Amino acid sequence: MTSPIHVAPAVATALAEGAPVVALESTIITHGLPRPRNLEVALDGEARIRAAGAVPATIGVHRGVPTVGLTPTQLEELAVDDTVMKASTRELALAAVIGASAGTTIAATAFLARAAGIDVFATGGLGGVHHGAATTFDESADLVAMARTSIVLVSSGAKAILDIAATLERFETLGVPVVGYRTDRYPGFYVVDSGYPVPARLDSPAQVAALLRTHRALGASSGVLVANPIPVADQLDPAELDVVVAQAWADAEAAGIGGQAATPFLLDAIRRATDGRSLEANVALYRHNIALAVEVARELAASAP
Ligand code: PSU
Ligand code: MN
Repeated sequence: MTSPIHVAPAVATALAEGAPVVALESTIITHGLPRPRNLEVALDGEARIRAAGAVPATIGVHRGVPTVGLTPTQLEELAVDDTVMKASTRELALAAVIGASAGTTIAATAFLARAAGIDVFATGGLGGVHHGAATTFDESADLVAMARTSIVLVSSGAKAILDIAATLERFETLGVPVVGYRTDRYPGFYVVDSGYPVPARLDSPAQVAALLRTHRALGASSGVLVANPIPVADQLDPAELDVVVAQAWADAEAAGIGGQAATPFLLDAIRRATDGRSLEANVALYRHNIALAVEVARELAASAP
């Protein structure tokens, strides 16, 4: 069987030429951000990557085809589709078999990006261990995917709704390096500091590029997590966020929300409780991560063997 993955011509050319490429996920578009902001943010993210001299590759499943480099028309179709799936790695083949469109999570996006030969991926907030996971077993497939996928992922930490201490423990167990970018604190998605220290710190895109190269040269197969805090001016009030997150959890429990629906439900509850300020913070940190990912991709491209 030939590969079911479609790589857009512009992305394939850039990779063949050794030009910098940055992967972007699509669950943030299909399930993370409200319409019409979702499409605007997606297209703006791509434009920022191009303006900085790299090639964007937004990844998703379009009508059954796992696609690395969705066109603007395909992106728009996914952004307004009420029936669009949320695909982690395990749903990719299923979506292909039934011909469905899907937003790909960090796990599935990293998987497809790596299959196409992309080294750098920018997102907002990473999935992780949910509160109560000791009994529900709800931890994001993003964790295991990062343990298996050799890619640099730039995020602003794990999403604020998660059990951060447990998430950091799991990354340690899974052998995934976690580095703070110009910070000693693990970022808290909407806020600069999650309340936990970061295991290590790097201060330049060149160091991040060297970390991935060295990790690979050692024969290590995991990805590398770069935790890039939201700019201070854009963060939410940490005390307010604690209250809002606790309420969102109580609401989710009362409504019996679990499984794949948990993350979208919680993010939406926080957005409503903050009058949309969490959305602005999410967009700001996403742009900030894209900018750093481009710099890392340029370093990797410049230092390619
Ligand atoms: N971060 C955001 N918005 C999102 C997500 C992350 O700012 O929508 C998505 C990512 O695609 C991530 C997924 O992979 O949520 C995790 O979902 P779950 O917890 O069900 O694995
Ligand atoms: Mn889950």
